[in-house]
Amino acid sequence: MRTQVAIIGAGPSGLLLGQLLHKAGIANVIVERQSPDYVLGRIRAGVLEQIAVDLMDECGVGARMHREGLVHEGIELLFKGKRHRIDFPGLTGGKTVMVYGQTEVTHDLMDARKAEGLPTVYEVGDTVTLHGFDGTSPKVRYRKDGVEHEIECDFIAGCDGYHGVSRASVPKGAITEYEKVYPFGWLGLLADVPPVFHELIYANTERGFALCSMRSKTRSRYYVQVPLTDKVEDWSDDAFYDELGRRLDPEARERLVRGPSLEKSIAPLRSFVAEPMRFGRLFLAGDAAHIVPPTGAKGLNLAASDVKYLSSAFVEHYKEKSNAGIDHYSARALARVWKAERFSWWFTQLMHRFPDSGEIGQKLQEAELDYLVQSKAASTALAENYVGLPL
Ligand code: RFL
Ligand code: PHB
Repeated sequence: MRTQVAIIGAGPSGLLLGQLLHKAGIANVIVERQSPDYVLGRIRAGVLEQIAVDLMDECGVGARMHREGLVHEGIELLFKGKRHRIDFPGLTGGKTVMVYGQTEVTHDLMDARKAEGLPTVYEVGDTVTLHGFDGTSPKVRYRKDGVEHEIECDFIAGCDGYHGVSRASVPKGAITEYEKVYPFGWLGLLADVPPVFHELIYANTERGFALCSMRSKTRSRYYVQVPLTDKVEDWSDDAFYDELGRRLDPEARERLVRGPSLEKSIAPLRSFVAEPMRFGRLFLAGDAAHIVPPTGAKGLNLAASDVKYLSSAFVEHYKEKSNAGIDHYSARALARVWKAERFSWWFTQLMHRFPDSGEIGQKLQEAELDYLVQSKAASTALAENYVGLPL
């Protein structure tokens, strides 16, 4: 098989890139480890920046998102038992975010790809190998149903997430990795119950962080900070709701509706960046190159901005015969990545209970939160990062 761009991974990065390239007349093939249902079953992100919304529109798949997604104009910060609103449009000159689940984003992109008849090879397991990306004729090999296949291509896009094969294929000496692992995780629960409040609530409490998010007006997504040693089996739904309730203000606690979990899982928190994001004809995008802790809702949005830069670079290469975009891809993407890494790290350390920081740690966080909601400058810094920094 021969194509122009071989894409590894059918998560949001790979699917968005595939659709943008197709719109520009650039041939691409996606190779994915799992089945479509498995990919759709991973409950992850919920908040899209305007840049990600625009990209869905550019891909021609924005209709359902505009119909069913919820435009949010602010978030609430809960600390010392009281809630304080951060008003996004007021602080950022009119900007908002869209609550629309990663599952739905992926679904819409998969449907469009199928409708256009674009080649996607699912369920290749761990058989993918990358070859010759340091030269001029890269190849991707994989095995499907016991048969070996080879894709000849001009470029490889590594969109295969943190545990993917793309970054792992780069010689160790060519890559620098920066990493911080946080000493806690997020236990998340998804249920068909109306959200406790119509905006997201981020809570700092002496018992640890909590987040009340949603997927729709009838489906809630809640999280509580837990020690890394906790197992999801240790947490019954009732124990989860009890603990969430203890971390909320009385009004929110009163409104908390319980319902059986559709999904419950623990996610570890990590900050991670691999530099550079290009190795000859191999380009990394999304979680393959960087991870943020979910506190700032930046992971999927960074994947979208990487893909925006990368698709423009390929379009410049094929249509304008210029390699400028390709040559600048890594530096352009990393400049935005590091700012989102900084924001996510800052918001994580402001909102969570750290095992070693003691009572003084809690007091210092509360003082910073007080300052944050009282100072327009500080609130603006939070709001403009949350809605997304410019491309
Ligand atoms: P993905 O989604 O991990 O997709 C990579 C795909 O590559 C496949 N793959 C392979 N395919 C072929 N061969 C191999 N060897 C392969 N190895 C892997 C995988 O099966 C998979 O299908 O990466 P991508 O596309 O870069 O997308 C990144 C996002 O998924 C991620 O950043 C977000 O989910 C992060 N995130 C959030 N981001 C936001 O912007 N807003 C949020 O509100 C938000 N909330 C979250 C989150 C992540 C969370 N968890 C569980 C980590 C909340 C949570 C709890
Ligand atoms: C989510 O809805 O899953 C979500 C929302 C906001 C975050 C993280 C996760 O900061």
